[in-house]
Amino acid sequence: MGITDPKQWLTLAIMLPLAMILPAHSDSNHYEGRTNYQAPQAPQALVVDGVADEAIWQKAAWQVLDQRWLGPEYTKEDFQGRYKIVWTQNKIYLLGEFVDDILIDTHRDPLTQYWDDDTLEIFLDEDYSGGDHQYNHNAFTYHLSLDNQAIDIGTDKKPRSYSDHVESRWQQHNNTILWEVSIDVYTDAYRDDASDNQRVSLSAGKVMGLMVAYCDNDGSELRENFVGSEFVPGEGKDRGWIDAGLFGALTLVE
Ligand SMILES: [Ca+2]
Ligand SMILES: [Ca+2]
Ligand SMILES: [Ca+2]
Ligand SMILES: [Ca+2]
Repeated sequence: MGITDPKQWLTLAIMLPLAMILPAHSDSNHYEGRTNYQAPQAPQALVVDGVADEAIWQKAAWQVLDQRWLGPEYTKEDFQGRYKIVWTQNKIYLLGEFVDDILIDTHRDPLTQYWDDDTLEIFLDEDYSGGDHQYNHNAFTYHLSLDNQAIDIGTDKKPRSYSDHVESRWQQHNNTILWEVSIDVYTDAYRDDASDNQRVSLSAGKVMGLMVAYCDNDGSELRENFVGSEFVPGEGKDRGWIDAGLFGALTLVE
């Protein structure tokens, strides 16, 4: 069957290169069963204050943290957690809602054993590439302790503050805390100590890797539980800080 209509030729001419350019959304770099989260676009920047009174939060779905990566069984008075995501061109925003019976920040130095305080961990892989991110910026793991700083490991293999990437505020509401975070998004080209790192401009259709977790300590020397949003197969479930293949897919929608 020949193509006689010039418009069909035009369509073909446009579609063929697109099909070659657009990456097939293969999941070969991710484990099976990842969360697929659709984040709605906010009409304007949100106020990061631990109060979810922006109307856009009503449009976003909750995703639970129910995967026990470390520690014994826990009660729902001890810990419950869930999160939502929305976005603007400039940032993604996370709203976390947590039940935690005792709030603890015993390591006052933000770079010391920060994962053994009550900590909100946000794992972000800008291009959903998966792969190793332990000592590179293929992905970030922002560790937000109760002091609202964001710590991750740098390419020098040492903990460092990435607090300038985030704005973080939490407030207590009855027996829950609401934690609001904005995050600037950077690619894997990010360089520690450089002053010219470019933030990514976000748009609808973009897919990023995302995983959220909470380190719950209620008075022990080490954290008592580590509970995340993604199923981790096999032994050694605390490996999200190394393997971005565990992250779920975060799709930005209009
Ligand atoms: Ca707010
Ligand atoms: Ca607790
Ligand atoms: Ca990446
Ligand atoms: Ca706690």
